Amino acid sequence: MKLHDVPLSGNAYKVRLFLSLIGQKTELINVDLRTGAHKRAEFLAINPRGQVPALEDSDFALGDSQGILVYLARRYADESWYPLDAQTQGRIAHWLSFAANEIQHGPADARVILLLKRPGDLATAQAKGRQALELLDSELSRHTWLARTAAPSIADVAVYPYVALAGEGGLELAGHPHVLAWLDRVRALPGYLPLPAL
Ligand SMILES: N[C@@H](CCC(=O)N[C@@H](CS)C(=O)NCC(=O)O)C(=O)O
Repeated sequence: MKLHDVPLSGNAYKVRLFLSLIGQKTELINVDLRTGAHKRAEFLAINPRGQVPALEDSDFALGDSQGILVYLARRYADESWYPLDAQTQGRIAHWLSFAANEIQHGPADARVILLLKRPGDLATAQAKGRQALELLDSELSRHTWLARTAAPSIADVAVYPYVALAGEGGLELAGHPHVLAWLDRVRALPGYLPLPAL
């Protein structure tokens, strides 16, 4: 299995974290975004969206961190990471969508604008980030894991990276005690992989 990766990308880290949690080995292939390697035909054949992360598993290729989590969970992980019952699958889809929308356009965008000096509206991204953190804190005040499961699921893995990295986008986690406790629960999981270091 090969993971097309960028070390500082929270979306790529999401996949590396899950692979580590389920004890699955992969070959990491570093994609140089600065030279546009992700927009060349060779890479677009693996992920037509021209983004990392992208996974190759024998003759199967897939982009998008959320899609990759679903594939890996179904193919390689214990069922607890992606339970089959309808309600839990609906809840997990809800949080995967939250990761790709509210989290991506909140704390993730704030981080690339502030840390990597990319163009963008920092105040708007931070405002969306604060809204997302408030919603998460309220959910996590009532549930141990995001999809209301007894054990962590891919919903937690999808949302974790950019919440844990929120400080790099200038967002304060201190006022969100339930989010902080959940971050600690994720960090305590066997096989946990530390966040990308700057
Ligand atoms: N929804 C995608 C977003 C992936 C994404 O935004 N990747 C960034 C790195 S974190 C990227 O490849 N950016 C380069 C580009 O979009 O041209 C996912 O979850 O994988």
